[in-house]
Amino acid sequence: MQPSTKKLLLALVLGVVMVGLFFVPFAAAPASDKSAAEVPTQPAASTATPVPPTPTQTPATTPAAAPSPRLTPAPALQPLTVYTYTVVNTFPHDRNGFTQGLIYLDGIFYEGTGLTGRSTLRKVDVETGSVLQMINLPAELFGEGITVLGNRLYQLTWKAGRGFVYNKDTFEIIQEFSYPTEGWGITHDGRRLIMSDGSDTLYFWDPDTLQEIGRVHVFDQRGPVVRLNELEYINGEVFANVWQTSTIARINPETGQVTGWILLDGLLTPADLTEPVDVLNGIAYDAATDRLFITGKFWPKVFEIKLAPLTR
Ligand SMILES: [Ca+2]
Repeated sequence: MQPSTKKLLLALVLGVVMVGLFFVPFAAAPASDKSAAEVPTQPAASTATPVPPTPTQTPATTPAAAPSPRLTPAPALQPLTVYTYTVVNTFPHDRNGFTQGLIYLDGIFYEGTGLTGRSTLRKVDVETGSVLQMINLPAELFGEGITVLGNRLYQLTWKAGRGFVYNKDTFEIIQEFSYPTEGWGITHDGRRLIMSDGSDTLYFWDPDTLQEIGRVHVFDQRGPVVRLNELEYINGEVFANVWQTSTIARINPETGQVTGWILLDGLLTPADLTEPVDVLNGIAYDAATDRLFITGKFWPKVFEIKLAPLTR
């Protein structure tokens, strides 16, 4: 090949390369223009497509999955019975007794009273209301519920987290203990202490270690039932009067369900309702003769009542 031919070929090759380089940007440009043209449609399509399905799909799947595990194990609620009462007997009660705990045992009442500086533990004659034996709590304490299991009498205090175990006959302190909640009411089912703290919770305690061994939340058809105060375990149920009301809840202690409401309005006559009479608070039960006793803070009387279901 001659040099002139070589130069011609080289010029041709260079020309082709230069023409190629010149056209490449324009060849790429339409592609970028195309994608640029698609930009407005793509986001529109991407927002339109994924967003709406998300909310519609999520509820469509979530409720289908969620309720079934809740509904399946939910036990059928026991029927709820409402009770009124008849008064069988009336006994005198110490008007200075700010009743916080009441039990019947071996022919007498045991009563714990409250208020700071005035709290006591006492034995009371049922028929006369006279105080047979009494000790004062330390002046700084506000006494609360009491119960007797075996030879041991347990007494709670309100906010101090301090409880006492006494010899039920002598009122000698056997043991002092502490607990993390407020103390309101206390009773027992023969093997466990059952206590309330003003919430919707009933706590089960080991009577020897005084440690919690279980709890249930109390509820009825409307939801949690709070302010459970003085307690009494009666034939497999826990009776709890609800603070600042004249009603007693009958509670299944295994499930926490309220199976009955006892309406006790009208126990005190207008003549009884003089200052400083306070709220109903005090449930005691004589299992031997099936007698149910009710009183309240500074009430002048203890009432023995019979329950009567209200017809619906
Ligand atoms: Ca009681």
